[in-house]
Amino acid sequence: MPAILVLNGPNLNLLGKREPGLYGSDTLEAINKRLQAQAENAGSSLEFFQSNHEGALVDRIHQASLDGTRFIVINPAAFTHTSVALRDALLGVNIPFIEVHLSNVYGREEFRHKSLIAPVCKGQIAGFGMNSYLLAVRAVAAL
Ligand code: CA2
Repeated sequence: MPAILVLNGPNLNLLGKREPGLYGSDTLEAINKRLQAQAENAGSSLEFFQSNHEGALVDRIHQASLDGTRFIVINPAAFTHTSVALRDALLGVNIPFIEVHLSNVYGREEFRHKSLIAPVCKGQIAGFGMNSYLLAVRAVAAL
């Protein structure tokens, strides 16, 4: 039963409530429900955490090294492009992780093309909306 931690960064709590054209009309709760159903079928267990605060995400990543988390799926949102702290935390706990994005960040503004997380992740999935998360959890099962 691989324990997977699904982390979401700033503003993703607004999913489905604002900007549906860009990020889809599903709420984060709806995405998590779909993930939970998929994981149960695959015999995996999931935990979810979202925060708008960099330090809270860093703390949750540290906790993951103590609570039996085997894999992290993370959408760092805007912190993707800025956060050395998140990158260092992810590397510091020595847990493999996948970076996911709802949108295709490479088709958007130039500042979104740079990810501080991508060079150190197992792999990145971007551009498939809710399916980016579902594909990531499937990838963990395959690993
Ligand atoms: O495409 C993604 O998943 C992003 O991580 C989303 C981030 C963005 O900064 C990244 O470049 C790509 C933004 C998340 C903001 O989510 C909102 C949802 C609804 C309304 C407003 C913001």
